[in-house]
Amino acid sequence: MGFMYVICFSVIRLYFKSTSMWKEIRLVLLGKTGCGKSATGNTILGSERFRTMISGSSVTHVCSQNSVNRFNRKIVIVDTPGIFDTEETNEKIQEEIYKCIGITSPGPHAFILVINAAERYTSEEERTVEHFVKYFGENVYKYFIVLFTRKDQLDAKNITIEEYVRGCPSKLQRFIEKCGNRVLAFDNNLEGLKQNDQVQKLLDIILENVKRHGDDFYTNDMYIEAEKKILLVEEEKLQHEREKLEEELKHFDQNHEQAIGGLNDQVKELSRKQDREEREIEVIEKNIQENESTCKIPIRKSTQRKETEHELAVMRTNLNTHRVTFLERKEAIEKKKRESLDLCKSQHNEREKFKQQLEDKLSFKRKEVREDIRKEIEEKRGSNTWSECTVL
Ligand SMILES: Nc1nc2c(ncn2[C@@H]2O[C@H](COP(=O)(O)OP(=O)(O)OP(=O)(O)O)[C@@H](O)[C@H]2O)c(=O)[nH]1
Ligand SMILES: [Mg+2]
Repeated sequence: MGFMYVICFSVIRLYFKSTSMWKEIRLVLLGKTGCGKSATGNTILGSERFRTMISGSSVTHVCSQNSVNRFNRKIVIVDTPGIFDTEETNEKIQEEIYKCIGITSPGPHAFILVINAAERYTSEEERTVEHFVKYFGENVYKYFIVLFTRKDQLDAKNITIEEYVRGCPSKLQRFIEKCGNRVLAFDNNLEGLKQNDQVQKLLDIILENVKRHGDDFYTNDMYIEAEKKILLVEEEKLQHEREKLEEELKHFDQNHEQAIGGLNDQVKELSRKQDREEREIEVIEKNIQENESTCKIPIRKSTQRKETEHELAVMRTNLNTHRVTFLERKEAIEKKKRESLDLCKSQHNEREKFKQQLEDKLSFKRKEVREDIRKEIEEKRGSNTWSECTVL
């Protein structure tokens, strides 16, 4: 089991490192109702995409997701309702966990625990975290980031986040320590550059932490299981697109094979002629040799000698002509071979470029497909098994 886990994880990790999804950051927002999860999500996204609370009642009832391309990355955020509140039924918790896993598959880069800095940290919040750790295992501590909202209220009292943490109840301080002291504060009312600065700070903390863990995001058996199923759905949805692109590449190859084939045929034809030329040269050279030896035998009649010498002269001229043709053709063959080689090289480069274009198209399509799958998972209601949740 452990061995299979390692293999599956390595394959999935390799796959993600080799695709553009590696540039993606997946985040999960956790915390008590009203602590400011959705507002924090909106700050990260740079726009009001999650509904935030205006009244006193809970706003986010089910997991919802949003994504944005900012800071040279695609940021995917899952906003959770108080899903890990101990009052919720196990069934409901299970259902929302599946969704959260499906959307952030193959694993989030951070779990952001949002805490209201203007309120007392309660034992209910403490139990919520314990509950969550029970589901996801102690390993999640490595990926926890504690984010205090309402920094504006701390600023108004001239309190820095460090000073605030020093004054926190000891159980919260211990928790922060367990999370590697990855803590920061957000004022979700900020806009523009000031808003960007605090998001950049959060991303820096996340990326540094991910780097510390060997460039790996958080994952577990449930995530691996989910990712395997999602990949199957993804592949199925991409099948048609892949076939279309393979067809385009085949067409490209056929056209180019024709051009190369034409040149190679010319080389073959010239080589055949050259072989004939070589044979003729051999015959003439043999004749000349024979005639030269005849010339050496004392020939009685001078007319006979003259005739032989004349024949020899004709043969030598003929031989020269053949040799010139041979050399010229040899050059022509070399030229054609060079042309064919150059064409092969340039076509190879062109093919690589074309293939890259097709791969880019496919990876773009893959991103779209993954986005669709995430939306489908988000909209899914009442599913409590992986098959129901991810086979869409
Ligand atoms: N002043 C101030 N108010 C904030 C800040 N962050 C959030 N709020 C307010 O806190 C209230 C609750 O915020 P939400 O983001 O809706 O809280 P939530 O955690 O998503 O709540 P649920 O969806 O019910 O779980 C809203 O009125 C926000 O405007 C902050 O940094 N400063
Ligand atoms: Mg909310």
